[in-house]
This record gives sequence, C-alpha cells and structure tokens, in this order.
Amino acid sequence: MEYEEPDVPPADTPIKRAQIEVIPCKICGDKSSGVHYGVITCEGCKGFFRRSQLPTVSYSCSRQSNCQIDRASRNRCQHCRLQKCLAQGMSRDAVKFGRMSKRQRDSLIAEVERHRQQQQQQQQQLQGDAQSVLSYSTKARQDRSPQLLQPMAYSFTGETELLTYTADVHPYLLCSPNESQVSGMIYRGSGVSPTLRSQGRGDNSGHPDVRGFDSRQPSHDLMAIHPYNPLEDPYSLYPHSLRNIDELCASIVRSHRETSQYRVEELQALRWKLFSREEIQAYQSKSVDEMWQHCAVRLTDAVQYVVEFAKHIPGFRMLSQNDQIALLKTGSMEVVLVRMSRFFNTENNTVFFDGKFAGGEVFKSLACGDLITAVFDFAHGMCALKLTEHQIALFSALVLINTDRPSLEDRSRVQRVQRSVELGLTHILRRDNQESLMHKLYQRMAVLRSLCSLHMEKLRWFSQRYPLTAHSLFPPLYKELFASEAELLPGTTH
Ligand code: HC3
Repeated sequence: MEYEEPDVPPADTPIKRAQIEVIPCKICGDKSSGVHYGVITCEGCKGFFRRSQLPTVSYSCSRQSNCQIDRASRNRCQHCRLQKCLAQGMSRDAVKFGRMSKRQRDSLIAEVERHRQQQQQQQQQLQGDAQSVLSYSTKARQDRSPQLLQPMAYSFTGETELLTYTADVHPYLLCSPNESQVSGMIYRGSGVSPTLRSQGRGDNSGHPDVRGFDSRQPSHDLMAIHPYNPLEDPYSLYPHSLRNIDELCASIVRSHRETSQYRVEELQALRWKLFSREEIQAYQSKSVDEMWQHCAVRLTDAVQYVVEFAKHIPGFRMLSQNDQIALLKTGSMEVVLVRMSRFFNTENNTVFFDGKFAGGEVFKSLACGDLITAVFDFAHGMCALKLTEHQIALFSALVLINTDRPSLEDRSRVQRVQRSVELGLTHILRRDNQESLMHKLYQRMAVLRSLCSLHMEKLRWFSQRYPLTAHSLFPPLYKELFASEAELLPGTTH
C-alpha cells in the first residue's frame, strides 16, 4: 500500500504555502512546495521520500556514499538522496504528529522571514554589487567545476587584484558548495542589512538580533576604543560599510545563523527522537572503515558550512588565500565541535546525527572510544556555559581567526582581524553582563586544540590501518583538511 502523505493544509496554519515556498527545498535546493514529512521540500523530493518508505525498497550507492544532491544530480543516487532526506529530518512519523507544534511553526515563520529578508538584501546587493569591495567573478565560478576554488577579486590599494590560486593544492577548501547543500546561504556583503539598521533605531521588535544591536546603545566605535592608526586600524582592511563593532557583530551573527546547518529551535522539537535499538545495532555492526567513512562524510558536510561561515567573517577574505586555507585547515574541525554543542542534549548525552539524537554508543565501531568520550565531554562542557547564539557566533569566529595557527604568511594581518573579533566577543559579553565567560572560553579553546590533536592521532592510526579507505574513499575536502598531518595524500610514505 503506497504511503500517501496528507499535505498539511496551509489554511489552518498561520503560514501560507506561498510563504514557505521562499525557502528552497532542503534536499536539492529546487523550489519548495511546502512541508512534507516534517521538512520543507519540493514535490520531487516529497515523492521520492514517499516511494523510499515502501517496504520493498532499498538503495545502495555505487560510489563513496557522499554523492552531491542538488536539482541537477538528485536522481543520480537514490541512496545518497535518501541519506540526505533522513539527515534533514524527513520522517513518516512527522505526518503522525499531524500539525506542527507552536514552536515548529514559530521557527518556520522565522525562517520564512529570514529568507524574505535575504531575497530583499539580494536585490539590494545586486544593485550595489558594482561598488562592493568584494565580489566573486561569478562568470569564472560558473566556468569552473563547482568544487574548485573560486578566484576572488578584492581591492587593496584601489586596484582590483585578482589572486590566482594553486587550485591543485587545495581545490576543495574555499569552494562555494552547491546551493542545495547550504541552501539559504545567500548572505551578502559585510554591512548591516537595512532591516537591522532601521529596526535598530528604537523599533525593538523583540528580534534578538535587533535588540542586541540597538543603535541607541553607545556604539563602541572601534576608532574610539582603538585610536586611529592606519597601520594599526583593524578596520583599514574592511569595506567602508563596516565601521563599528555593532556592525561587525551583526555581520558575524547573521553569517553564523545562515550557515549553522540546523536551527537550535528546530532541533529542540526533535530532541527526544532517538535511534532505536535496531538502528544503534546497525551502526555498531558497521566495520571500522565503513563507520569512519560514514562519519567522514558527515563531518565534511558540517565543515562545508563552517567554510561558508568563515568566508563571511568581515576581514577573512582580505587575508591571503594561503592564510585563509591555513586557518580553515586547523580551525574548521574546532568550529564543528563548538557547533555540535548546539545540538547536544545534556539530559541524555546525545547529539543530533543522521536525523536523530545519538549517544556515544552509536560511534562505537569507530574504535575511538577515548576520542568519542572526549568529544561528548567537550559538548557537555560547552552546554554548561549556556552560551547564546550571538556568543557562539563570535566565539566560533575567534576560534577560526587564530594567529597561533602554523604556517601563516602574514601573521600581523591575521592578528588585526583576530583583534576585531576579540573586541566583538568582549563587546557581546559585556552587553550580556557575562565578561567572566571570556577566560572560560579561552580554556575551551585549549581543550579544542587537544581534541583535534587526538583526532589527528586517530586519523594517522586509521590511515595506516586502512590506507585504501583513507586514500580513496574519504571525501576530497576531508583529505584536504587533514591530509598534511595525517599523510592522506597519495604516495605519502608511512
Ligand atoms: C565528531 C564526530 C564526527 C562528526 C559528527 C558531527 C559533527 C557531524 C555533523 C553532524 O551534523 C553532527 C555531528 C554529530 C556527531 C559528530 C561525531 C561525534 C563523534 C565523531 C568523532 C569523534 C569524530 C570522527 C571524525 C572522523 C573519524 C570522521 O575523522
């Protein structure tokens, strides 16, 4: 019996179908047609998921279970398409719950509003693009494979300097993922959106972002805190539109929100959606190399969102591309672990993974029990700090923009960007009357470094034990991130 999902009638929810359709399909990025099986999808992915639930259906991937799913490629691999549906939370159960809860509906309204504003910003951005300090050469981007690094054009001394890049060295970092992977990623520029700026003038519509950056507050203009010195001024790197700390924070918070893979409020509704005993058994019966490959794909997905976040931190794209790569190679895993705490349930020590909440036992077949325990303990510790989304956004930016990273070309330039982010985080903590958190956050950064070195130790062990998987079955971006330290490059001697 074919499973028919009764569409949730838009009439009896405060959100009209037409409104939801501003949000692209969470699976393939095509135009959505509503909420289907609990997730906003297009008609094609709705029908695909319905068919995939038939008892006689099972899919397998003929490649590395990390096929890209977008509008053009969605029919190429049913296995990976279904994995993406599940990872986004599609489930037959969603229908049994009937209408959305108030919280889900509120979250959806917020997301619809965000997309509407982003489309508005996009329009303004397109008009302002000619003057924007930073612009991608979209033509070049379309001409080259979507995975390759895009040449970036930015002006330092008035002239546009087109950086060529040795794409054969790091072709996957700094790439622009396809729309469906980071749908909604239409963040532009580094200024404050007119919407935020207009509401900042006393119209505290309760939107936390606006309240947070109400321009009536004494704006801590960096010039005031930081006597202007053309060499020293951290803002000399920034486009004219970003001239005070409130705008820097707003820019980082918005980018965090748009690249955070899951909204905290969305996951709240799912926090008791646990894996069944059979599902846990299925993960535990995977071989070590199978589970490593599975987690590598999930980790790479998460890193892709962090790369997009990094690229929109004001000042990051002003760094040399080698320094951007150096910061991402060492910082992106750390930010993934920070972000993981956003979807960690401290009541049962589970983390949102593959569409449900998983305890440490799900990762048993990685054969990295100490790493898992350390990662879960870290997540627990982060949750204990009860950081707000704004604080997590600024903390994530500070984790990334770190002058202590190895092999930086222009440390002083990185330091200027780091300083502005530090000022931003201090500003947010001062505003929240939580300045005492700063030293705890620096302690968390030290733990992150130890976690990532333990991860590299495990990866070296794995790549020696399973060289074929490590060299040819991990996602290219994963290898690019961890290759040098874990000798994952082809032909590396062990
Ligand atoms: C850290 C983790 C791998 C990554 C997993 C992520 C962060 C992946 C993105 C999901 O949206 C959320 C998520 C949940 C659990 C995270 C895993 C917990 C344990 C596991 C290992 C410790 C790291 C394994 C990394 C490896 C082996 C793939 O290199």
